[in-house]
Amino acid sequence: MKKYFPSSELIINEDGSVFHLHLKPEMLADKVILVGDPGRVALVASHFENKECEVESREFKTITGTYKGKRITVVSTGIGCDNIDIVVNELDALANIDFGTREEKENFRQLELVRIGTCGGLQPNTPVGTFVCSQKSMGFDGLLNFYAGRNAVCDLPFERAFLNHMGWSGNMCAPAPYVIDADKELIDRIAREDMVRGVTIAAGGFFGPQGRELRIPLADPKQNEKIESFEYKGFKITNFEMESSALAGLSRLMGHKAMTVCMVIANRLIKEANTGYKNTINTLISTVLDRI
Ligand code: R1P
Ligand code: URA
Repeated sequence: MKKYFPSSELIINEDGSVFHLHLKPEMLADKVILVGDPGRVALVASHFENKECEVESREFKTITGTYKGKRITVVSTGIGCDNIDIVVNELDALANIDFGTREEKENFRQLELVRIGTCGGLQPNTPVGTFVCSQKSMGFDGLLNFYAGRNAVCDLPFERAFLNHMGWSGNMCAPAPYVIDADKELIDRIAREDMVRGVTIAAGGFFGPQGRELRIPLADPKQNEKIESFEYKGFKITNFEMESSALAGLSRLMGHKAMTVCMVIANRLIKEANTGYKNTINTLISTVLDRI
């Protein structure tokens, strides 16, 4: 029996496009680049030889085009794992649900999803300007806990070792962090030897959850110190951003290939930041476009 999705679960607009992204199935390429900032979509698409469509809805801006003969879709997600839930589910629906019959398609279509983002570096080997590939992501966001199969795809001993190291209980570990691997083949293809492979915390905020203290004191003043000193089976936490865990987790559960690579724009150890990164992230964009 094929699975059927009523209109309350999969909302399709009157023009046949999916609810938030406003894309129609034929507009989606197999290779997808995700960026947080809608302004970064035009920067990625400026490398394309041709553009076949351009769609904008809320923070979700999409362009599909061709780069060196490869059909690629670039889409902005805005900030946060809650938006990743929307984007990845709608991309998967565009690829794997028949919008006419509202049934799951016979043959699975696998997408290749690469997020190009910015992040904060946490280790001496992640100064401003470093490209960090998230070999593992730790979600502080809790999103994956709502999907069946979470325990089967997550690194449970890593999760326990982290909570133990932090000494967090009660509110500080609710929801419990989940740890998920990126697609190995994709990481090897994109990271090669010139990018740092790390463990990324996808935080549920930019300030407190990443240990930034402005006027309100932190619940755990030693949070970042402990995160920086954590080590498990040779892995250290390298960087903070806000989307990689949900992207890796949902993609794994759905059967897609996914990874995140971010340019470090703030180093939390030596307390420096680069606000002019919009000019330099283009090098990361062209490298990913060549390797995807
Ligand atoms: C915070 O400033 C935003 O920047 C990072 C974080 O993940 C968060 O989305 O990524 P992007 O530059 O892709 O948005
Ligand atoms: N994005 C983040 O989420 N954190 C940083 O420190 C920089 C960019």
